[in-house]
Amino acid sequence: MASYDHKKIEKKWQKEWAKNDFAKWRAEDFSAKQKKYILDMFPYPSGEGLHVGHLVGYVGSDIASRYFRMNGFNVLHPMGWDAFGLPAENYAIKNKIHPRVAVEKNIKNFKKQLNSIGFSYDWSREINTTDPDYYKWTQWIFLQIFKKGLAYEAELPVNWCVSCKTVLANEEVKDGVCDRCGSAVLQKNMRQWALKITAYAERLLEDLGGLNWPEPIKEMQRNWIGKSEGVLIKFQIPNSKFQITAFTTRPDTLFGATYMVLAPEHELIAQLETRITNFKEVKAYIEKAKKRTQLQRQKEEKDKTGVELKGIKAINPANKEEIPIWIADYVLMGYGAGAIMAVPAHDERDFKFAEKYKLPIKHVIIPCVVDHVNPPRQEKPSKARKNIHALVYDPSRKKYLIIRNKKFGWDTVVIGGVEEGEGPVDAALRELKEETGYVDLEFKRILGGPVQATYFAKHKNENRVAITTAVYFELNSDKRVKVSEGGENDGNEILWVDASNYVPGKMVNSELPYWLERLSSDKDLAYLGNGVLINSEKFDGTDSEKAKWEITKFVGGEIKTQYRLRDWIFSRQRYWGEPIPIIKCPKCGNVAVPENDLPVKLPEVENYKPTGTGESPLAAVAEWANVSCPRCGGRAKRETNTMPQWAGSCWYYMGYVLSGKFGAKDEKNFWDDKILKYWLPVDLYIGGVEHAVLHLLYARFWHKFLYEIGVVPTKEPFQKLVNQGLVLGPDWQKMSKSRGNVISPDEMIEKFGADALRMYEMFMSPFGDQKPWDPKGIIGLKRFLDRVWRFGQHFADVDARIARTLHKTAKKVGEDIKEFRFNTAISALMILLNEMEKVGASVEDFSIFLKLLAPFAPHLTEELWWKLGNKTSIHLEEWPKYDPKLVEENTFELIVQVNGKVRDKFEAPINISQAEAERLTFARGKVKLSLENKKPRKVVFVPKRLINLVV
Ligand code: ANZ
Ligand code: ZN
Repeated sequence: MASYDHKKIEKKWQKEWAKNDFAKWRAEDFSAKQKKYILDMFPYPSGEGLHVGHLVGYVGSDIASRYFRMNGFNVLHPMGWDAFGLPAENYAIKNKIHPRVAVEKNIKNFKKQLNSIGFSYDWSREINTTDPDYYKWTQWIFLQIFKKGLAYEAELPVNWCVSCKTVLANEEVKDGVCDRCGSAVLQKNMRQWALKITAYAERLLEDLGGLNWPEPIKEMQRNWIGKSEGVLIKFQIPNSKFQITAFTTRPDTLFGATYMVLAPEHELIAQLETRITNFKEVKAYIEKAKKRTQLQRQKEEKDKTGVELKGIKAINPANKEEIPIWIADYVLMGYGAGAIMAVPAHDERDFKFAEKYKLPIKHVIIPCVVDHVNPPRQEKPSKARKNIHALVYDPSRKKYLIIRNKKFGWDTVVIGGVEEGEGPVDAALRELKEETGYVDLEFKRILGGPVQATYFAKHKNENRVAITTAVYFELNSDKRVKVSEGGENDGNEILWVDASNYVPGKMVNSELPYWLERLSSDKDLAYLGNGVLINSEKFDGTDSEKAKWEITKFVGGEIKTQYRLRDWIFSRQRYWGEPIPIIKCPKCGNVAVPENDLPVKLPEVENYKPTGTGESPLAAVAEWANVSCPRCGGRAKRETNTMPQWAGSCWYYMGYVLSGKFGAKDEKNFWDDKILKYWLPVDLYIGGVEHAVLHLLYARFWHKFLYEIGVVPTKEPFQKLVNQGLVLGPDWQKMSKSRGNVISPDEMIEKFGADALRMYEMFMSPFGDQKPWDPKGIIGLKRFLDRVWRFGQHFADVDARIARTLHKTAKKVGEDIKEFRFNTAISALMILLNEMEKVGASVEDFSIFLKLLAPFAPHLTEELWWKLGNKTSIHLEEWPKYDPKLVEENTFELIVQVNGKVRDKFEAPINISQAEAERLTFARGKVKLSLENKKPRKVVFVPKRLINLVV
């Protein structure tokens, strides 16, 4: 099988396209054509180069860009480099070269790789976040944020990686260790810059609604922002002027608050030192808690720890009961009020804590069930009742006790009322004795909190609203007393049933399965749902949703909206980042660098390794750091921290748009209103799910800020977002150098060609799916391209009537590209090639085929296109139009059944009549054979589907 010389062809066209700095792919500001901004998440130019996983998104966006260009759009499809930050810096340190030098070298390599795949980037707009002309504007944006009071300095607890010797964002800490190096992460207080992203929490949440993004990404942002509507409630500490304020989303559970918990960092602890009798123990606990990160504290679910503050109490404002106060590190200082009212009956964390420290658990919300077998009847009187359900298990029989009532035809567990002054266990024992005679029972547990059941009690001819507690016993022996006859027990039969195959007959409330489910969890759990209130004085019986606001009012609570989102810690103690353009003056404090003095360039230093003291290496460069204060002229020092990794990528999509404006003297000339208005927002943004919260949230935040100060014309930067799926190694593991399962595109291009690589990347699976690299898979695509090549060499120009398939394919490929369904588009092209190979094609038809294939395999199609005698690039051709009439199906496959079994099928006109279908069917040999000369009794005809002959 002859294959085409991919190396020669691909080199040839890449050289041709690169002419005039890739002029072909250039986007034009203010073109009259409709604009389409198609953006890739730009890469960190790492030393390792690109691997095939990076390319999925880039291939997809390139196909889309080529498609839209052919459809007459003015496409902006740029590329650049996110080159500040830890990866570049760590690489540089490891290889002992200056990060700038390393980055330059890596960029060269990346660019070479990207061009060897035939991407149609507008390289005239290339940007690099480490270029002073670029980061001048990153610094400028920071200054605007600073001037609006949204950048501030504070002593903040930060995650400190002992090995990277730097501060990590929460997002960079995974499972308590540094995401980058795997070392331990400590909690440390340090002077930090922070940006008030929290001021934008509501807008960031609200505006997600209008974005055409994958729902899971939106959901991740929503969770990250974590809005919750709750209430601040004050608890008095008796005989003191102090109150504890707790934030709760469940004020309806206030009567069930049996203790309080303060975060270990809570300021009240120090203020109450003299009253706390075990202060030494408390102090030791606080010290221990400091060493753990927020994430560890939230995660370590199992073993919650805490210490009671002995000597003081708090008053529950609802029922005036005195309750103990604890400190525990599962309560975080940075959230809500840093203190909680603990409701163990209805909160899992509190429940576990209360179990461990033997604190009281008081149920105040109970679930409501309405019996569907005997629903309440409107005309009947209603009676409230407290009752028990006694669940009895006999370990020797391995069966449960059931009462079958013959008169009403139902099964129940033993049910009975609780009398005045009686506890649920006593009531259950009494009922068991009265109804079954069993007396040798061992009480095991109460099955969770009570349940409210509403039903019609036939035997009493009234509705019941029963608050039911389930009590679980085991039978010790069959010892029984005599059961009184007549009355209630009349017609009762006692049964022992097997839980696994017991089919509840007409069981009231289906309660056995319900209680068995509760029994199956070996412990009682908190009830988290809604319901009605009990043990809540005048609020008993109130619906819990309603009780939220009534109880808030009752105790004077203050409604508060809380977000989980934290301010963005915006400094790193490292060299390779944008200098923060602030001058610290002993007299004037933090002073903005005058905008005329931007950019504040990174100085050349001897040593760019982290100092490990927490100070940036820049602090050691005296001639750079010592300056005079722009405000008072006195001696001052530059801020020596640098910006975090994410800064440069917060506005890079505008960097491409404004690339002609770099070097502009002032912001009026740089932030060109008209150009921004023309290009924004990004129409299509392609990248990985790993950026769901960080980059995408930070960029949205900056964009919204710039919108507010009138710099950008839209509220949101990225209108439509598409995620590519992760490519795993051939071993189904994440590709990584250490595993040795990284597939390099260079090798694939060498062996099979860029076109085959592009097509395989798209053919592997649906675009967004995770997929392993199959080394054999790419061969199939290379063969397909070889066939295209051979077909293009010597096809007879025949009018072969493939019009129908051709037009269908044109429609499908176009629609699929728009929806990023590249794999099915390729399948359709394969089907079309099959047909052309069978029946031939005209030059015109083959040209259409090439155009449809062009976005996928740009090199081969260009070569064949020119071979046909064309004198301009196929990629500037118009996308083939299809004829809607030809695309319509006008035949279908008629299925022939005899007695319901498929016996034959054939093509039939779409609007065939029953008479005509019968005539054609009876004429067929196979049908005659199956009928064995019998005449069908009946014929069933389903238009557009089947005909069934019944004999
Ligand atoms: C009482 C209560 C009863 C609660 C109940 C829940 C269920 P979200 O929805 O995440 O905002 N909480 C408040 N501040 C806290 C802090 N600083 N650290 C740890 N937990 C804190 O959760 C709000 C709930 O989380 C609050 O409502 C509080 O527990 C707890 F049946 O108060 B709740
Ligand atoms: Zn000053």
